[in-house]
Amino acid sequence: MSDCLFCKIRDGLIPAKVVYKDDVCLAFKDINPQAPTHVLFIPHKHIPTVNDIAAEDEATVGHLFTAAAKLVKELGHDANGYRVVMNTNGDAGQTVFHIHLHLLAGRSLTWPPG
Ligand code: IU
Repeated sequence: MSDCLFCKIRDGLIPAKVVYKDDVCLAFKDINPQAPTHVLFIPHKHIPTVNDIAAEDEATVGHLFTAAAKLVKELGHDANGYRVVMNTNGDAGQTVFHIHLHLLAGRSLTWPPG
């Protein structure tokens, strides 16, 4: 997956502001933050879109959420609220085809998103 930007970040070939890492996932600050806290959680495993999540990936994908919730608590956003979202394909504006859970926090978030 040499053409995948997030695989390159995972492998340390492209720098990123890493805020969390474990055996399953990596989290780094979004380069174009849309909220005071905007972090992307990616699995080490290359999975292009939500459409490609296999049954064997369920624990991996679930882990992205528990890792995000852990960071949220550490940053003190758990009480005020936050958003986690995964964009999928064109209509949702997915631009990087290695699944990533956006964590947005630190401001009041409008709904529905655009
Ligand atoms: P999307 O859901 O695929 O649209 O989100 C991709 C995100 O990756 C987007 O918020 C970008 O700002 C972010 N990003 C990044 O953090 N670092 C990069 O080098 C690139 C994109 I290219």
